[in-house]
Amino acid sequence: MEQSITDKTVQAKAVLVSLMQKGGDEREQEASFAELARLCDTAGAEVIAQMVQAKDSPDPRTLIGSGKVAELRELCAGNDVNTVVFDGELSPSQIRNLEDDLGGDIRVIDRSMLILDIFALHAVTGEGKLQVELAQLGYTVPRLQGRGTELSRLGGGIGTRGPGESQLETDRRHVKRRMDMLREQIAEMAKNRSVQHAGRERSGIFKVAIAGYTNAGKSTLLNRLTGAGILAEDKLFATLDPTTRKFTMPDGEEILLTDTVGFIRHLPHHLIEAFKSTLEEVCYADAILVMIDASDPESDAELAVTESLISELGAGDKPILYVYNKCDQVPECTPGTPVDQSVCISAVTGEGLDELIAKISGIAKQGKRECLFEIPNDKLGLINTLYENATVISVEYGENGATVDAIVDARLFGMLQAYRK
Ligand SMILES: Nc1nc2c(ncn2[C@@H]2O[C@H](COP(=O)(O)OP(=O)(O)OP(=O)(O)O)[C@@H](O)[C@H]2O)c(=O)[nH]1
Ligand SMILES: [Mg+2]
Repeated sequence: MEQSITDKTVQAKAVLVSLMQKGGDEREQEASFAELARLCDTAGAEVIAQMVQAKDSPDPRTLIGSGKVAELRELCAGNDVNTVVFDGELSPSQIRNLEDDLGGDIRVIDRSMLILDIFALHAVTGEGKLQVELAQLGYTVPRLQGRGTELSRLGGGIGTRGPGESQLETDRRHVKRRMDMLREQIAEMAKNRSVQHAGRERSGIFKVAIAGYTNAGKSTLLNRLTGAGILAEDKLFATLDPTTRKFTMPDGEEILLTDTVGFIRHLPHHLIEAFKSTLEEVCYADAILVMIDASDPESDAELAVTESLISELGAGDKPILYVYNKCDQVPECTPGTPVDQSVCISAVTGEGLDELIAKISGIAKQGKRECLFEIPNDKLGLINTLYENATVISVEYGENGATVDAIVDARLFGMLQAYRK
């Protein structure tokens, strides 16, 4: 695969470049650029300098103008820089042109490639690693253009080339085949996961997903509540694999809490596709805790990104509780969301956790959940009650009665407790 900028044998010394488009949202572009520096730090690269060009429209050849490219070339040469990271998305030909113009062994990457690199670094489970590889290859295919035989190591070497076929085509076929294989393996793993989910989902245990922008404190909260022992650190994308733990509420009711992968602005499409089964954790939940870093000046924009990704994943209609975290870092916590759906906490000091638990408990009490019931033959009338008051997914009649899969509210759930399968 491509050389990682986190490759420990070569310390990456990076220059960050941003094209600030005139007429664009300046603040948003600045925030994105500041985030790029944090991403670089997480990837283990040393940021030597930052360069910004304000321009009406991007240069199709090199994104930034040719004068700026010359300036960048000098800056790199004078500082031993080996990596240039662009905040925007670069086309394959722009990368090629920039690398040609900058000369030397300078590697040019964009924001998406940097995020992929961090994901590669942080993937722990087999599934996570396959997902990263799929995303990396998805990124590589369109870039397998006019690069001669350079990428032939992806191919199988002698004997793999068909008559009259170019090396490029052979490379493409190899990559596509590998991608198909990865997709199959990931689908298989996702299937196993959904079998697990089906068992859980219909047990009627209320499920809560902790979602939110990367670094908001999701893992810290789950650790605090359940002692889950998940790595939580001041890095972006510390968590890539979802973790679920049981939590017993003060009234004795057990719920399931799931820590999920964090969101970020401009999440590369290939990552969304590759990590869909992981990101979809929020879809399996009965309610979502949206965590917000209240101490981050960008929290409003981050919340907007989180909310749009949640609806893109098809979970926008679930009950949401907005959890403003890191309140120990702000003089006064003022939620920008409806007060009854918001709570201010500190996952580190424990401030506000009682209120948070009470609110989760409240949602669980009103909340709907999917459950499997076994209704005995002498109580079949209850099926009517379910049709009238719940969403019935399926009914199967057997010798001893009926098995009903239904989404019920807490009142019905309580009423039918005795018939839970
Ligand atoms: N001061 C303060 N720091 C916190 C609080 N909660 C979390 N942090 C810190 O914020 C950083 C990120 O916390 P994580 O729990 O790893 O965040 P996350 O949302 O799981 O991040 P990703 O897994 O990267 O998406 C860590 O350094 C935590 O110690 C809090 O309430 N107050
Ligand atoms: Mg985490």
